[in-house]
Amino acid sequence: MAEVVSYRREGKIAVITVDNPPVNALSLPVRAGLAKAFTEFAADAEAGAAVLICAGRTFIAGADITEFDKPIEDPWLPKVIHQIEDCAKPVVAAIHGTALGGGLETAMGCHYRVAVATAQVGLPEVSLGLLPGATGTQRLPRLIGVKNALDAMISGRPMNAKAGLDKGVIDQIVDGDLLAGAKAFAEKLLADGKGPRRAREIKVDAASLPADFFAEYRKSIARDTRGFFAPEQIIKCVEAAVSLSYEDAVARENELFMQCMKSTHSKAQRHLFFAEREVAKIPDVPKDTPLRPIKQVAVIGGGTMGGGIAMNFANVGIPVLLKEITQEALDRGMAIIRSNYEGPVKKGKMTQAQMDACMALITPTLKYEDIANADLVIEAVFETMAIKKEVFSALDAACKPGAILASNTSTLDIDAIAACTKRPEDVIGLHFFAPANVMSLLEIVRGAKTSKEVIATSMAMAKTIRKMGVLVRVCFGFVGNRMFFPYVREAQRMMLEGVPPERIDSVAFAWGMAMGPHGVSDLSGLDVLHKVNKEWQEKPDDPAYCRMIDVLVEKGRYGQKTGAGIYRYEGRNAVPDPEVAALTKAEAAALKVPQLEVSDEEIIERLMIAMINEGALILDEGIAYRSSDIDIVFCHGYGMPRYRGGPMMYADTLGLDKVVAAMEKYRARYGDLYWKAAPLLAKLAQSGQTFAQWSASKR
Ligand code: 3H9
Repeated sequence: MAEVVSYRREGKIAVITVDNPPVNALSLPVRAGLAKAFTEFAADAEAGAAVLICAGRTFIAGADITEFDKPIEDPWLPKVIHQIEDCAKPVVAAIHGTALGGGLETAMGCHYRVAVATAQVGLPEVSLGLLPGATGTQRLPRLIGVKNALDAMISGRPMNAKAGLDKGVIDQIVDGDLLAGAKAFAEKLLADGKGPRRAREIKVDAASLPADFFAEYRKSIARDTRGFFAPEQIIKCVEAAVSLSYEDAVARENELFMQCMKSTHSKAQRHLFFAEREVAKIPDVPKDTPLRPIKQVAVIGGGTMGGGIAMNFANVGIPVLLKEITQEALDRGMAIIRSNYEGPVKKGKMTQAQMDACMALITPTLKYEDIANADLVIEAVFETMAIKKEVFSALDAACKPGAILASNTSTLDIDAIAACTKRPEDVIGLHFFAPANVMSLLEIVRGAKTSKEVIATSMAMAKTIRKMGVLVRVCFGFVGNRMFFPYVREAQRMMLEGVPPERIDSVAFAWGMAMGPHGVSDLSGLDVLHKVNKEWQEKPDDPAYCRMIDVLVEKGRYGQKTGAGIYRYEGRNAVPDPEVAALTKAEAAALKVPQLEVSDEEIIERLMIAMINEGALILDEGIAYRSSDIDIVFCHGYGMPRYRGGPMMYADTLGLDKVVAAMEKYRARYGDLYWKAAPLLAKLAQSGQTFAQWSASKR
C-alpha cells in the first residue's frame, strides 16, 4: 500500500505530505504516518524547518468520521498534535482546500500557518454532534479570542483565508504555488532566527471578558441550539480554557469529547452526514449517465409555490420564465417574489444589486409559446389531477423535444400525469417544500417511464440549486407526506381522546420537532389536508380518521391563513381555543371515542411509531431506496431535529424489537387497522437487524 504520509527534504526544509484521498481524513495510518514523519524530522540534522502540506484537493478535512463507531486506536490525534507542537524546530502548515476539524487542529499544532486565498478553515464538529476534541477548543480561543472562537465552534461555519488572517489563525496568504510559498516562509523563519511558536503557550485573554460572559453567551445561542448536546459541551471546554491550566483543560476537553462521541445525538448526526452523501448514489442510474443542460427554466403557476421555485433558479443565475393565466395573477406573483427578496435585503443578507440581478432573471409571461425553449419546465398549479393533466397536455404541445417536464405535485400520480403526454420518459416529479425558496428538501419522483437521463439531470439540478434531492417512486404522498399522514392521524386521534392539542404540540416540540403536528397542520392549511384526504382513494375506513380537520374546515377554520384552525391566532401566535375543545368533546362523544389519560411518552411513541411503520412499508415497496433517504426527507423537509437522525434512525436507536412491542401494545387497544407491524419491520425485529443494516445489505 502507498504511504499516506511521506517525508522528504528540499534543502533545509523538510516537506511532510499527507496523501489520503478523497479528503486526507486523519485515519489511523495518517496519524501513525504523521507521528513517524515528525520523528524523522526531529532526527534529521539537515532539516531546519518543516512544511506540512497535503496532496489532492484539500488540506486535512478532519478526523476520519468512520472511525468513531470503532474503538480508538493509538496514536490518538491529540498525542500526534502535541508531538508536532513539541518539535524543537519550526513547523509550517500549508493549507489549501478545507482545513476542517482535526485538520485545523493539526494546523494549529504547527507553529505557523500559511494558506492560499481560496482556502477555508473551521471547526465544524458541532454539526456532527461533536466538539473539537484534539485540542481545538483550547487553541482557537488562544489564537483568535474567546468570543470569536466560540462563534466559530458553535456555528461550525468555516472562515475564508482572509478572515482567518484578520482574526489571527492564519499568518500569511500565499499567492501562486503553495509549497513554494510555504517553503519561502519557512526559509525566512530560519533566516530571521525564529523558532517554534506554540499556541498552547499563549495566555487566554480572560481578563477582558465580562463576569457574566458565559451566561450571556448561553442565552444568545439558546434558540438556535435548542435540544442539541454538543454546543453546551463546547462552552464548557472554553470555560475550562479560561479557568484551568492547559493540561487540565485538555483533559476536560477529552472527557467531554468522549461523551459527545458516544451520545445518540452524535451517532444520529454522523448518520445524516453519510446519508446526505449516499442519497446521490442511485444504483440503476450510473454516475456517468449523460446530463441534459439546464440553461433556461420555466415555472407554470405564479402562486406562492411557483414564485418560490422560480427564486431558486434565479438565485444561482439561471433565467426563469414565470407563466400565469392572467396579468393580475402574474403581477401578484412577481410582487410576492419581490417582497421575498426584500426581506433578506433589509436584513443585510443580500445586497440590492444581488436582488436586482435575481429579479432581472425572472421573466413573467402569459403565453405557452414563450416557454418553447425551456430546458426544464416545472408545473406548480392547483393540486387537482384534472388541471395538472390539462397543463401537461399544453406543455407537451409547447415544449421543445428533450425538455424535462416536471410536476410539483405533493401527492398525485406522476404516471397518470405523464400518460397525457407523448413523452412520459421526460416527465418527473419535483416536489418542493414550502416555502420553496427556503426549505432544503426536494423529493424527486421517478415515474415508471422516467428516463435515467432525466433522473440524473434532476438530481444534479437539485445540487445546483442547493437542495437535498431525494429520489423516490410514485405512491400517494410519496415518502414525506405519506409518512406525515399517520403522524397527523395520531395527533388528531389523541385530540379526540381528550389530549389538548397544545399539550401534544409542546411534547413534540420538547422532543425536538421544530413545530408540533397541530401547529404544522394549521400552517399548511386544514383545508389543504381536508382536500388531500378527500382525493385519497385508499383513505382508511375509520369515521374518526382526522375527523377534527373536517369539522374545523366545515366551520371555515382553515388554520393560520383564516386566523383560526386548531388554534386561534393572535397575529402569528397560536392560542388554545375553548371553542375547539368543546367541538372536539362533542365529536368524541358522537364517535364514542374513549377519553384517555395519555402520558408524554405515549404521545411521542404514537406519533413516531405510526410514522416508522409507514416508513417500513415504503421501504418494502421500494418507494424509497434506503432508510437513510427517508431520514433526510424528515430532517430537511419536516423539521425533525438532526440529533434524532430521522425517523428510521430513531427506530434503529430504539431497537426494532421495541418498536414492534409498542405496535403490539396499540394493536391490542385499537385493532389491526393502523397497528399491524409492517412485514419488513417485523422481519428485521425478529432477526435483530436495523433498517440501516437492511439498507446496506441491498448495496
Ligand atoms: C473531527 O475532526 C474530530 C476532531 O475534532 C477530534 C478527533 C479526536 N471522514 O463531502 P464530500 C468522505 S470530526 C471520513 O462529498 P465535498 C465523504 O463521505 C470531522 N470520510 O466532498 C465522501 O465519501 P464518498 C470534522 C469523509 O468536496 C467523500 O469523503 N470535519 C470525511 O463536497 C467526499 O466528501 C468535518 O466535519 C471525514 N472527515 O466536500 C468535515 N469527510 O465519496 C467533513 C468527507 O464515499 N467533510 N468524507 O461519498 C466535509 O465537510 C466535506 O466532505 C468537505 C468536502 C468540505 C471536506
